Amino acid sequence: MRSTALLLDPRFRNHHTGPRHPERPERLEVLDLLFAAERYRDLERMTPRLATQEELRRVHEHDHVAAVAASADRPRTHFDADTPASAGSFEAARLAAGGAIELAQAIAAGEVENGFAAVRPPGHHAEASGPMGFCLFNNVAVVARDLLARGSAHRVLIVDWDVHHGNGTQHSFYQDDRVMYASTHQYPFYPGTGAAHEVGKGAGAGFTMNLPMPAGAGDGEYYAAFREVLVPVARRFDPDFVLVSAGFDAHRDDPLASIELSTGAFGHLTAALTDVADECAGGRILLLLEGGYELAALTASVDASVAVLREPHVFDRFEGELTPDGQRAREALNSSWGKI
Ligand code: TFG
Ligand code: ZN
Repeated sequence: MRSTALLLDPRFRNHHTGPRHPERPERLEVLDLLFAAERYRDLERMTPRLATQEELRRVHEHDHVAAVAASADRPRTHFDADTPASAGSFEAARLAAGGAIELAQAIAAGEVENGFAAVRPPGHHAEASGPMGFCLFNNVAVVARDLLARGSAHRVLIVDWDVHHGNGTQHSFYQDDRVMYASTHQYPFYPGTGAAHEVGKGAGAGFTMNLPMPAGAGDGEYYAAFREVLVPVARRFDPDFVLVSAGFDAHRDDPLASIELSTGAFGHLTAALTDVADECAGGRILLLLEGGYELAALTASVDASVAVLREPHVFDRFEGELTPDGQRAREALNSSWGKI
């Protein structure tokens, strides 16, 4: 059993998004119940700290941070049609980013082997210039910048399996060869970015990898994408830290999208990435929650992922033959990748 740390805090629930908004506090209440289970009694728990202005400013412009800070003085702010904030949102967003930094530091220092950050608001759509798509600060980008700034890592792999493309994260590192951004996502879909031809620019050319998936894609397509493309390319990059934008909205029961992953698939995807982390990064891997809106599917999928973090051998390790579904997906993938 590995030592896995969990970041979860009741103050994340003080980010109120309003009635009928899918990104709601109950998402973390169900995870709180999951981690109260007997089998999680010996999981390390971390209490988050606030991210500092300096840490946030490594990713976000001054006016962006100031605008989110100002939202704390009002009951309700709308950064865009989908991105509301309440009086508690600034604190929650700073705890999400700061807590994730702390957890990454604990992993880098060898205090724990890996971790899961059950945070909200999510982060991967937030740009340098402002909040977007339910996201206030880009948690995963802030952590990657922090690891590089402290010299805790020199090459960071960010894998984003949320069903939506992480435009903000991609843009943060588009010209940077120290951070590889690799994303699977439904495409075309919200937010519109993430075409396969978006591969990075300048020094960062080849360090952005988009694996767009058509509506209806499922476990076979994802396994093929990970096994045939993402994992081999990630190994060659040879990261010394692996961060995962772990959204669970590609689950077949999720109401926001049309990807058909099973619950177990999240265990397999986690296992594929713990393999990369074990081989390249001394096992250092941190999962950060992004989306996932069907509460039972979210709970079960997080359970599968954390089970693999703690005991990677509970799932297959991408050995053996692909299923017929997976073989068809591999052929489709090879033909689309042959075109670029
Ligand atoms: C549905 C009802 C009320 C408000 C918004 C809404 C909605 C459904 N699907 C979307 C896609 N929207 C609004 C626009 N949009 C988004 O902003 C996101 S971001 C949906 C899921 C997002 C995410 C994140 F950021 F939360 F992690 O990637 O899962
Ligand atoms: Zn999403």
